[in-house]
Amino acid sequence: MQRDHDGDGRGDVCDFCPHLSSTAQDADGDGDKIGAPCDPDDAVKNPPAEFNGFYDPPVVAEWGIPDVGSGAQGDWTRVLTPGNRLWWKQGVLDGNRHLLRRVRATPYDEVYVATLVRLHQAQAGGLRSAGAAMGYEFVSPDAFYFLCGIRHDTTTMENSLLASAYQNDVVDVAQAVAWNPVVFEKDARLVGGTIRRAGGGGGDSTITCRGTSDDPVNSQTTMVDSSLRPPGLVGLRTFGATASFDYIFIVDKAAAPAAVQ
Ligand SMILES: [Ca+2]
Ligand SMILES: [Ca+2]
Repeated sequence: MQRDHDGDGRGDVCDFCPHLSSTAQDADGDGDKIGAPCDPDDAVKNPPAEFNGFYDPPVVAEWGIPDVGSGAQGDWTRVLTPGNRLWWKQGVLDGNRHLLRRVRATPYDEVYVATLVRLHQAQAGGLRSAGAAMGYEFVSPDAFYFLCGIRHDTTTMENSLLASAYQNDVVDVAQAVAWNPVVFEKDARLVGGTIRRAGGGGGDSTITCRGTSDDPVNSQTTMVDSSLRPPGLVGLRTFGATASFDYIFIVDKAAAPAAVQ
């Protein structure tokens, strides 16, 4: 019996979009087994997508902590909520970064990442966030990463959907759009992407982030250009907040053509 994360009757392994319950996923223009609704480019064959429904606790060999500033493996546990939903929860509430990185030999050049995140609590002190880290690289002593995430400001109580680039945990550049007034214990579906704008080491990148929610209903997209280094590895990241993640879906855009700006 296969797991069926989205409950649409098609097992994850055979599901062209295992995180989207929809018959529309049967559309697959390029025949790469990534359905049109979750394919970053349905006219270009991508390498096989990676899906993890977080049915098991994070395994060190597959998901690791990349550096001393990213917390500890034990910060991430598996939790079960009503409806048999399994999550990976980052449960340590402090003012720091907690980042669980997918282990992979080859960094992504460009990547598409979908995840579902639920914020639980935010530590007082300002901007707190959670989402998908894209392009995470640790070049001692610095951590560089991009984020598609949900942000809560503990001072103004305002929330945003965020596309951002960080050096360590300082925002290098970011674009944010208003998000739901109520963000805690609400599902936010995030789709993040990176685009390399100029090849070569340290080349410019574009970071995109699309968010949707049902309660309250919201749909927003934001993007920003960064002069920081191009994409690397993917991870789940919280900063100053506790949060749970329901799944991750990753498509390597290596086979896609250069983006048109
Ligand atoms: Ca399914
Ligand atoms: Ca496809």
